[in-house]
Amino acid sequence: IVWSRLGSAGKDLGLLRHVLSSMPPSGGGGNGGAALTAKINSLISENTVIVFSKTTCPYCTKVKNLLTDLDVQFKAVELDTLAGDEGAKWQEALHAKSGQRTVPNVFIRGQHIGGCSDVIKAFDENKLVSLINGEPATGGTGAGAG
Ligand code: GSH
Repeated sequence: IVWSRLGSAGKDLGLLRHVLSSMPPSGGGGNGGAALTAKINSLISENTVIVFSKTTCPYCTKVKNLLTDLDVQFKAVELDTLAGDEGAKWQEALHAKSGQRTVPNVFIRGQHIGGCSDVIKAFDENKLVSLINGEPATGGTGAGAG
C-alpha cells in the first residue's frame, strides 16, 4: 500500500498503522512476553538438559560438543534459526528469567547453570554429570559430607 496516495483515508490508515506498531510485542494473545516465558518454562521443565544456543556461536558449539562427548541427551534451541525477530524475543525472555542474555544459556533439571564457562567449570570440578543425573555433587573442593 502506498499510504500517501490514499488521501485522508490514508491518514487514518497511517494512524492505525502507527497505533498497531506501537503496541507491545505479542507473545501470543496480546499478553506481552508471558506466553513466550511460559513456553520457555515448559521446555526447561520437559528437558533435563536444555541449551539455548545459536548455530553461529563457538561457545555454544563447545558446550554441545562436550555434552555429546559425555553421551548426555540434551535439547538445543537454536535462536538464530527462529523466524523474524523471534530469536531476539527469546533472548529477552531468557534475560528476564535468568539475568543472562548471551548464548549458550544452559539449564539443568530446571536450574539455571549459565553459559559456556559455567558448564566447563562444573565439568572441571566433576560436578556436571552429577548435576545432570540429579545426584549429590561428588566433585568440588572436597567439602565432603557433613
Ligand atoms: N562468557 C560467555 C560464556 O561462557 O557463555 C560467552 C558467551 C558469548 O559471548 N556468546 C555470544 C553472545 O551471546 C555469542 S558467541 N553474544 C550476544 C548475542 O549473540 O546476542
